[in-house]
Amino acid sequence: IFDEVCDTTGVTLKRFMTEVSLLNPEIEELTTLFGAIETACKAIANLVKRSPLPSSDTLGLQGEINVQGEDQKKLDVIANDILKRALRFTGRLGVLASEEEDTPVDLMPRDPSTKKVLIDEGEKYVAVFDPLDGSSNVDAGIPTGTIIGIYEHDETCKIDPDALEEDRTKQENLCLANTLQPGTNLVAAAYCLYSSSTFLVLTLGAGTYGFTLDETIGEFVLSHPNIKIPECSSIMSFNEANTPSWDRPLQDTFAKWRTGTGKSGKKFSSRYIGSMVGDVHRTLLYGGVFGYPGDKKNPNGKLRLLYEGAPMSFIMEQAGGLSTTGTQRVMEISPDTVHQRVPIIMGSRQDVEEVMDAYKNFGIE
Ligand code: P6P
Repeated sequence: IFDEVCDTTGVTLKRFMTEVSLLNPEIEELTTLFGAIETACKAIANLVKRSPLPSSDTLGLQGEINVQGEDQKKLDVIANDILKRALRFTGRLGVLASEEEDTPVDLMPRDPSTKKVLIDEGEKYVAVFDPLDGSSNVDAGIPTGTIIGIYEHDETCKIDPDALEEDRTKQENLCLANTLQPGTNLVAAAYCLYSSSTFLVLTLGAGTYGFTLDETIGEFVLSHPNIKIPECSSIMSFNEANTPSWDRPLQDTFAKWRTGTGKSGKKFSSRYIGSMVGDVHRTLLYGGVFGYPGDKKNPNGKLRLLYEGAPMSFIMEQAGGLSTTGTQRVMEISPDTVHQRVPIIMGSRQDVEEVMDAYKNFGIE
């Protein structure tokens, strides 16, 4: 929509959101949220860039273990705080879930004395995010990223401030459970890539748009309007050390891609940096298939559905790509728990379809 009606040269993210919301008043509230997101991403970009400096003191471990059982990096915690604070003060968020938080964080505005939720009839959103995905790569200067998904707050989620304590707790738990929505409910998704440049790529459900941070003016400028991933490619982006424990359909497809005997007849090359946002961004722009499939040890793979798989799948699909577990569309999976993992194979339509056909032909539905 946007690039059909607007001149796309020198468009900042702020102007993009303003013009899109003029065309789509129902998403006007998202303008506020994306203002907070871009500010947080600029702050995180700066921290990541400066972290190796002796004066920065943001390298290394926080000394805590997060709910993933992973060593929390100082930067993980700082990036999480930056995002939570930025989003909280928009006044548009009811609840958020983060890779760095054990459970969803309730952002409902509360009366400081009674702790009762101040029911705000204003628009409420739910944010889910991985504040610094691939953070273990920062010390080596390898690209990292922030991944964000935005859901509407479930209208059935109402907290009666005068309800009995027990009932109000149940209502609040239901509201916190609002984070557990399938990707098809997403109203927006974005990632910020901290690499040779700082990129912010987003979708509002009508195409995928890429912005590059112009540090001379401190603004994200539209650089990739209406990204469309190449229909087919010859790049595979997986941790191929795990090939022996993958499903047979995937092993067979990879064997064909390696020898140029697959659907496209092309011999594939391998590109994998072990940092999802960087691998997905290259896949979006150059084409290819990125994935972290399940294997015998981890049948659901390694990546998280709620704040990695679903938002990245939304962005990929809006760019004309596909995102599947091998047998199911990732965006259609309803999370049972905040941190559940999901097998992911996403990218160029023709190549992902080749994997899906292999699963079907193998009789795995
Ligand atoms: P492996 C980074 O730790 C991450 O969560 C993703 O960003 C990345 O795609 C994946 O794990 C890499 O995992 O097992 O290949 O190192």
